[in-house]
Amino acid sequence: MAVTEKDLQELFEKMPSKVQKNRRKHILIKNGEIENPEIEANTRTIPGIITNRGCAYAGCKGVVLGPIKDMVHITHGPIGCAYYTWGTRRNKAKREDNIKNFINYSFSTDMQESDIVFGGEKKLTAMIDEVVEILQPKAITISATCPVGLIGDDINAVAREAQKRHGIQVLAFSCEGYKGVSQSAGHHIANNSFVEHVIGKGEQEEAPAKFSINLLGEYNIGGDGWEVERILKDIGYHVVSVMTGDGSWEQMRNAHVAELNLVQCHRSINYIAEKIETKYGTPWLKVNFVGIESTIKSLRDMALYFDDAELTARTEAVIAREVARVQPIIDQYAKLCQNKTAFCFVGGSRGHHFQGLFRELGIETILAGYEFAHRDDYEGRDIIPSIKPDADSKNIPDLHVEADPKRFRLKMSPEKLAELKQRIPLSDYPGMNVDMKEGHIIVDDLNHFETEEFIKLLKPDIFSSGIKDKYVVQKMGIPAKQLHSYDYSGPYAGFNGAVNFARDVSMGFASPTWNFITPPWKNSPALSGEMNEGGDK
Ligand code: CFM
Repeated sequence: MAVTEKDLQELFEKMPSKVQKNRRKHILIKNGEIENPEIEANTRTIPGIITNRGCAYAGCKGVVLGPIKDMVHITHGPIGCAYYTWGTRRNKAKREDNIKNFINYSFSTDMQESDIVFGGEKKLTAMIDEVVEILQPKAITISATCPVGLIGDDINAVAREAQKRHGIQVLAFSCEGYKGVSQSAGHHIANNSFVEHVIGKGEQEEAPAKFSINLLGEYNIGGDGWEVERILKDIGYHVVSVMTGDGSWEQMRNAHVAELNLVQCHRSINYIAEKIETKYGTPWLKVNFVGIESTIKSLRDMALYFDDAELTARTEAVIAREVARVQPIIDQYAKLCQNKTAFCFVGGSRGHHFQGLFRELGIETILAGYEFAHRDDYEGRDIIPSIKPDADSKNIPDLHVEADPKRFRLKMSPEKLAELKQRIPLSDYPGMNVDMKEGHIIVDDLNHFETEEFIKLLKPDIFSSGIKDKYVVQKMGIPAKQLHSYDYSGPYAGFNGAVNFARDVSMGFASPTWNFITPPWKNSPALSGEMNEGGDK
């Protein structure tokens, strides 16, 4: 069932007029007649609306820094911030020879009222000393939470002193929760610091093996990164570093030697990809390892980039072997999924990435969107020059980099690169909107009111989002599959991931549970009324 402008109008009419005016710009019906319509994104959520977004600290410490296993990540703030970014994202990591893994720990200065009044710098200093004494990490990060910025603790000065005292790298991140309109600001803050202080600081001058790549924007949720690495290594690639799932400070320092950067999640890491290209000459390729077709396309694009007969043959052999192995299993599960519909609303990339996997199972995504992506994640990178920076985006300093005089290397002739850009998405991401079908809905920063309204209107068979909305949806009698942490499952990337996803989703459909649930609105009518904006009724 397609939504019409009239349906949308009725939905908007239930909102106060100011909210209506704002939300209209964040919701589109895909209409092929209008070429690439503009959507509003990366702007403030209206206070009082229940959004699914996180904060800048979540994006910096929780998303980008947290998965790096050999650094100790200290949260300077009250205990809640550290507690809620401890383990719930399910970014996995294992210990390797000479690389420690601190990922199961949560480090917090546990600020109390007295620290807020008298300052928390001493406490932070003492904590760094304790961490060094007990764990001897090679590097430490300090992430600021809201009160730290409000009281003015100078975490940069504390970090500088600690670095001198202990002789290890100590990086401070001013990623107070309020630094941006969402976690996206935190990604940017983390990316800038890594480009400036970590990447390219290692000793290696040349790649240690042929076909060396970095995998960017892969966070190993539920083991996704491990599945991708399994496939890449099988084909013959050498993975220099992963940013940042199961990643390490040690490996990131030598990321400059790779011949190609793969970008899985464009939103969270495109800044690093761009800056590495400018500084070290490494092109970046947009890949998507979610879904069989997308995985195959990504592998073939990589083979085109390296242009090596043996690598291409091996790519095709691995693809043929894997497809022959997994497709018959997926086909069985797909029988339970035919002609179903899905909502796919995730953070800044998965709202797009999972649509192909759903389609392969026979499920059409009729509503999709992102919590905090920017316009380019919807409309494609071509529109970047037309994005007007606002006060919130200006909050994060843009890092200026230049070609490194010693380590910049052209990976191929500019002519060949230009020719390749015509064929594969090098330095390019066309965004989600092009892949949406006619009449389907694109929503930015979907809120809980809209979630319920769209569910009533479109009656999807499955809802994919996160922990903040899944239980409401399940109470409505609709299976919900979290696409942030994958609930307790995964990996969902690559060939094995597609099998897991097919199994989990079809299990959701096959469960008799849903027949025992009567949607609450069937028993008692939802509250109804009209907006009183004038205050005179
Ligand atoms: Fe990138 Fe992510 Fe995502 Fe993201 Fe996230 Fe995540 Fe996400 Mo949750 S980095 S933008 S900030 S793919 S934690 S692993 S699932 S919202 S769509």
